[in-house]
Amino acid sequence: MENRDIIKGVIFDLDGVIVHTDEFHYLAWKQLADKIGVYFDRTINERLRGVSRMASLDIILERSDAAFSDTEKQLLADEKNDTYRELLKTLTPADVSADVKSTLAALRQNGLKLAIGSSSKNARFILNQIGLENYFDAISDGNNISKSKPDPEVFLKAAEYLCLKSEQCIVVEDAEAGIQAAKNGGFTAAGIGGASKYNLTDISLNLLSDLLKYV
Ligand code: B16
Ligand code: MG
Repeated sequence: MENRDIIKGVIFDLDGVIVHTDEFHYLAWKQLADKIGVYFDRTINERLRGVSRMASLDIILERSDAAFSDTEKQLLADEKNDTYRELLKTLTPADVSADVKSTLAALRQNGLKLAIGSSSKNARFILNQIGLENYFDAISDGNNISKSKPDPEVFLKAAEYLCLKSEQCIVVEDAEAGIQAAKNGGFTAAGIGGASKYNLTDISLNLLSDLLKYV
């Protein structure tokens, strides 16, 4: 049987796939790191893709000599999130590329169910900013999971919300942790950006619209 007979749904990571909030994450973490005197650059930032907020902070604090209590870490994460959300307010529907918009429309027209599978607790806020809050059939995000990528929970929940099995869904990801999560959950993993080149990636995408060749 061909892929297009088996696949009934597509689960999209949000940051780095639907919209590029990754630069805002970088700017907000950089501001915090500079304030507490910890070295942080874009190479370290790549390790934060798809990783939860607290796990991201732990990666940044690897370079700190100071020990932070859980309460102090929570305050630092909150401060970063405040900065990040201020930046998110500048997002508009124009920040979604024409390629993303036309691909979503074509997939929907082909009868596929569409979901978001994002680690972010700000996913609904972001979707609202870019005008896609009511577009997806299901949203699974950082608020409905207890384990973050590479654990497959966020994608398994998305498939459950779509009433589909893992093997009926393609997951589209830009992060290594996300590709691992997709494979751990039994999904077909499509990678875009840096994730197009990972060993575990089943389908390499240059543009999101390349997905239309497979469904
Ligand atoms: P928040 P995704 C992820 O989104 C980001 O890639 C990652 O950098 C971020 O730390 C994580 O969301 C949590 O985000 O602080 O907004 O809850 O790629 O899974 O859509
Ligand atoms: Mg991502």
